[in-house]
Amino acid sequence: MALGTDYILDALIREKIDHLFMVPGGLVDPFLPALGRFPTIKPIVAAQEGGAAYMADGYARASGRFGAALAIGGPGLGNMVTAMAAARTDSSRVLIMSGEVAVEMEGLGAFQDASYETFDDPVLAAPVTRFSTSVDSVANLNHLFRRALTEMIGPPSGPVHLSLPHDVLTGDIAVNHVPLDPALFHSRGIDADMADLALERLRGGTGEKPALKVAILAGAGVEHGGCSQTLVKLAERFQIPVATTLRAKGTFPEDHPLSLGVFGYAGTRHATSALLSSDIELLIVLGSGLNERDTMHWSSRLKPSRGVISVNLSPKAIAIETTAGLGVVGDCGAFLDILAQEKNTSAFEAGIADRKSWIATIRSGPRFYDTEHLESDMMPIHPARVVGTARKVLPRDAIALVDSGAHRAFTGHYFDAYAPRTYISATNLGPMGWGIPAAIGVSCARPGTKVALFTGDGCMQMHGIEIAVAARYKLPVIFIVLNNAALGNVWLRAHTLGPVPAELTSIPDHDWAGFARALGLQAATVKNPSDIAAALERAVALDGPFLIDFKTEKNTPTPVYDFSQEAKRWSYHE
Ligand SMILES: Cc1ncc(C[n+]2csc(CCOP(=O)(O)OP(=O)(O)O)c2C)c(N)n1
Ligand SMILES: [Mg+2]
Repeated sequence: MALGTDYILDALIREKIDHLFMVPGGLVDPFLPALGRFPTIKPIVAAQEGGAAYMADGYARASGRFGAALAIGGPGLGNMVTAMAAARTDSSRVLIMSGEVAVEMEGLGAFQDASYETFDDPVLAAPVTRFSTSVDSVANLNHLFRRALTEMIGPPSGPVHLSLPHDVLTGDIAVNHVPLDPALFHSRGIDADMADLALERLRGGTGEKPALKVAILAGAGVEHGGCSQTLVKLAERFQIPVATTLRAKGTFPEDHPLSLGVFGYAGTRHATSALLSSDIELLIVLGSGLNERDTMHWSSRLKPSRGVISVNLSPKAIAIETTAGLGVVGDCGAFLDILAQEKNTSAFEAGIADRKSWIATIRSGPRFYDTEHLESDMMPIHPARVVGTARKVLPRDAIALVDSGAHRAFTGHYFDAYAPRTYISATNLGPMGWGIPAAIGVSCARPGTKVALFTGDGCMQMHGIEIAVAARYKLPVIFIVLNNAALGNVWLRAHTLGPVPAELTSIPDHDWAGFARALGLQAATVKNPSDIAAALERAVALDGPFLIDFKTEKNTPTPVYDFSQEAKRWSYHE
């Protein structure tokens, strides 16, 4: 017999989860002594529940497993709503657990009763998760816990929520959780008939040549499927150029001779010129939902003559965008294996020479916009200079996280990533401040790896207090604050509209280094571009958290020129 709390902590350990991100409170009190009984799971106490949920999200993205967060119901769960929504839109596997009053107390006016009578926690979390329920009895804990994990795995994967009444936490349970088969976390299945039909476009019909100018766009499905290495090998064997979405940056090494870099928002000139060229014949999209940013605002110029093959675990993602006959339901790794089968290789071989010269032409032009900004001596500092220097100073295997704001565009454009899960960002919902706690979760999942977060001063105002958690647990996270004294991305639009919009999108120039020191971190302020590298080197050398307050210029246009242009065209081509 075990208590409900002990069943849950034991179950997490059986699933190889070694951190629990939490904020204590009366409704989850039984977990406090229980955590003392399970020292293999390390509790990390966040400042705020939203921070705890973002930490679990970061842990999930870096580990490839899932993250777990615990809070009281009612106000605690309420604080987690945006975090659950961000995890849902990015298909991140997060288990949210919240406490609830005992079942027999529901609706009687107990303090913080968030059962169906008031807030109704399970209903509150339902639209922002894949599954949300209250465990109505300890007798149901085993199967509902398992059900939550299976819903979390998907497809589509995403966050789930369990509301745990007090009597369930303190009740007795006789069974243990049986861990899920790890193979379920990475589905390897594929509809081979759909793949074969779609690949007719590669091979060509009777009397038709194979498609020669073929490119690949790698999305998050390559990361989920763990098939980056297979992709690199296939691209090398057949000389296929590969772009990634911003979400999947790093799934194809960006210093590889076949890399086109990111396509879409903040993407490279190479990716734009290849994928929007008038002579591309076939684009193979691996695991992208093809959203606005990943399609260059649904560009009308993204029109390979033989179409776009779209591979996705989710039939829904295919149905939204893909022409009949070109969608393939399945795992990206399994699809790459099919591509390498003999019946497709002669088609690929036929195009090698054409693709080599195509790639050479594309890559003979500059990759980035405004490369001179990488060396800019301007003061306040140009954000591109910080990003470019950070790439040189950070170790190759460092994990970068990027928050929401103009700094997302600068980092997306100028920061190269070389491996999957080394460039992590909430690209769909984009909640400001997500990166600060998420970086802490990443650091917990990947001890020994340098983690660097690019964030803004506006983001710091939202979740900056969580840096105290990095100090408390001595986590070596480098917080790079691109402090332009503005809600920069909005300011860029707003200041042209007059003094009131400009004032509303400005922020006082806060001393973020002083803030960090007050919370127990080491920190530096950098005003002069010539001091950027030394500050970053100091941060890398330290075995603990470090914050650098870079005083940057707000009036620097973001490198999203292609994207903005396509967005403008879209408005009148309908
Ligand atoms: C929670 C949330 N609120 C508002 C926004 C809208 N928004 C996007 S970027 C931005 C400004 C970000 O400011 P800062 O963190 O300083 O970054 P900068 O743009 O200056 O680089 C705002 C307000 C958002 N993405 N998320
Ligand atoms: Mg700012």
